[in-house]
Amino acid sequence: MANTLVQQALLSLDIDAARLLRRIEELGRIGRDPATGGISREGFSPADREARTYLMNEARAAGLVPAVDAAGNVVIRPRPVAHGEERQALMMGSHLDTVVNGGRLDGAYGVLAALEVLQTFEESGIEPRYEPVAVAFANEEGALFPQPFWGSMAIAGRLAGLPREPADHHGRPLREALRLAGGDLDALGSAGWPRGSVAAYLELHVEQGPVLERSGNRIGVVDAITGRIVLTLEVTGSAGHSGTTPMEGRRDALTAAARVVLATENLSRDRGLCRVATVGRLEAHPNTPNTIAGAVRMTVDLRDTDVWRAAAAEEALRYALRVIAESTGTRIEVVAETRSDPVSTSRTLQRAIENSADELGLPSEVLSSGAGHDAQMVADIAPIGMIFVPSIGGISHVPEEDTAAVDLVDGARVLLRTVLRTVDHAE
Ligand code: HGY
Ligand code: MN
Ligand code: MN
Repeated sequence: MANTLVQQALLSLDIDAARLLRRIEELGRIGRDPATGGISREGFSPADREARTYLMNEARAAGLVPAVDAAGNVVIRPRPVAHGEERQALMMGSHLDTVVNGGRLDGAYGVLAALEVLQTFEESGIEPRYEPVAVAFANEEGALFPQPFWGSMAIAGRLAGLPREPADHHGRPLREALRLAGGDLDALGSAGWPRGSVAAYLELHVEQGPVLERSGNRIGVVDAITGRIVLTLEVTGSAGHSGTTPMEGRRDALTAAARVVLATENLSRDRGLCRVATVGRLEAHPNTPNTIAGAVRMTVDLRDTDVWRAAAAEEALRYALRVIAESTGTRIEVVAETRSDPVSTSRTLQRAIENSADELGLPSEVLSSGAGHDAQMVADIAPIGMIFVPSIGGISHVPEEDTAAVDLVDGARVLLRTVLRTVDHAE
């Protein structure tokens, strides 16, 4: 650890709580539906671009240097770095994009806390051994364009896992939307950070579940992030007149899809094959009251922190799809799939987070994340640590998502302290 004077200066460092809370409120107005209070900033949508512009303006006003990489990630550094003079980075961040009609904290909180930590360092004049870097990863949710974790996959160099010519769920190509956000589909490789260039990655996030609220602990020290398999299915039957087509012999894509929905729930609820299983998106075509659906496009989301359980659940699902297709006379195809493996966080960073919480008198507990996070992609190139703060009512991805202001501030304080510890102890 640095000498005593610097050590005292470091430990007296604190974030500017009012500035962090102001930015959370300001950012929470972008993409907000006044009727529901929900936030819709789907990745690469105009509202998402407006949020990036807000972040970059705040970074510039703080004397920091934001830039957009080819994947559309916003990367904020203390000052320009000449090529070849890069120090190892201590990366922090999360995402600005949201689900449809979601909350104002999922992702945004971690990005603004990372900005706050960079600005606190900048104002203190202290130069940590590693370069503190804040990142807003592009399209973490995949709410409009596939695929989830787009930006963090690019930073981790996982380009093989990205669709060649991605299009949104309405078939609109990503190329133009990415260009408008400052990215370049033909230069994705330049967004990668080589292994070794990042000493550690820390992500601060709302828990999005009930564990901390129930236990009364203030800080969550994440030990593992769930694996996730998302299959996009195309169910094809025969459209027809709902009044003149006899029930016998129908090839109704919507009733077949309904069986898939229940079979999916059954994998987890009744058979316990994986921790959770969900159909969240279902689009019938032509979706008119008096026409039998000829086609349905839907997603299945399977999760578990054990990769083998998730694999067993997927195999059982694929078998169920064959049986349903057979019995309904429909065709059920898997037309897209995205996978993220479960990852463990760094034990060193877990301890740094625990010690930082202790130092601040904040009771903490170790827990796993049922939500996926960009951290699980960055884990390819660096040791990762995740810090949770309590979610009121344990809810998220809904307008009511909320966290007490004192928890938002204390979470950012733990992030700052963990960074201070990490600059001398990263693996
Ligand atoms: O779906 C998730 O787990 C995260 O919110 N992207
Ligand atoms: Mn989310
Ligand atoms: Mn998130």
